[in-house]
Amino acid sequence: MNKVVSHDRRPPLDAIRTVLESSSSVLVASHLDPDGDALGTQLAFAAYLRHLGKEVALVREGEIPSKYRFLEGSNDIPSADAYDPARRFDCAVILECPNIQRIGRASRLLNSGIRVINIDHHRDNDLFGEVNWIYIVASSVGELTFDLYVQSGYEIDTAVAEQLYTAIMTDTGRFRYRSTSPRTMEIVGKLIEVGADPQAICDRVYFNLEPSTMKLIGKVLNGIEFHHDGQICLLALTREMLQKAEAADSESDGLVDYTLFNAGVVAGALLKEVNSRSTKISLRSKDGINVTEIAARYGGGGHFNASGFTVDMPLEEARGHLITVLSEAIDRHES
Ligand SMILES: [Mn+2]
Repeated sequence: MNKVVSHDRRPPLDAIRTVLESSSSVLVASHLDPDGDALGTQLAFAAYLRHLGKEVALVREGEIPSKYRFLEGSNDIPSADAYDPARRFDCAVILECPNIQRIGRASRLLNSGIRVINIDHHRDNDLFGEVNWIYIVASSVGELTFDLYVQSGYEIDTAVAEQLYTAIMTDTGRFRYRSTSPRTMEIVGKLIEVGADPQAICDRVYFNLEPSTMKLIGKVLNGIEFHHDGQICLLALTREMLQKAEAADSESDGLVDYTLFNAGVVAGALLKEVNSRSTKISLRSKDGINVTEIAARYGGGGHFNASGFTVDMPLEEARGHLITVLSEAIDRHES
């Protein structure tokens, strides 16, 4: 096998075309627990492949979050278990996965002889494909896919514009992260021209919460605490709050982000009561405070400014402990 690796903004179009031209059935997969970039790009890629006359199969690992169900085709993605294990594909397009393990049980569909195209923007991508297009400067795989379409002359419709807009919007934190480049904004401008509606899409994804979620946010914010001269912000979520709000566990997603909305805060944490003996902690930071190092000490992991771990302590004990650990990290950074 002749391995092609490109770390360029321009897609390795010839290599991608060569593999696709020799394939009639194509599997399109992304990572487990799909996010907006994974799902939006997967759907957009399927449209492109159908346009090329391919027999396209999509697969998911995990539920599609309801906030993305407005995307055309999002309700018709089977799980890996729904496929006949004997079914064979000529090619697999794997999106947004630094390694092949990230596709989860969908890997059972990778029959021998399948040709793999790997498109990603993660720094630690291990180049598992026959064709690997890894451009880490891109905000999202959605952005890369748009560039592929431009190069190949594929003209997108409104449904694809919405899928790619959702991919880029979510992976840039609504065009807020540093990965948001002039090119990102040019691309979303073109997507709007083709019919993506910025307000409608943003509202569907971010401002379409259930009353139970809003009640839960209210309860958690009501207990907000500041420590260490206002540099640390803590939030706590108890089982009782979930019960009283009649909210599911998943409705606390994103709550930790509130800890960094305050002026002066450099480290934030959400403590989530798992049970009377165990507490799950999500950390956020800015200004050079390394929270992955803290999480690693407790067997967790993540990124420099976002990490998490679970401790065998009741919530109140974990809270005291965490204030000490975060204060030390801030003092070390300042000294
Ligand atoms: Mn992404």
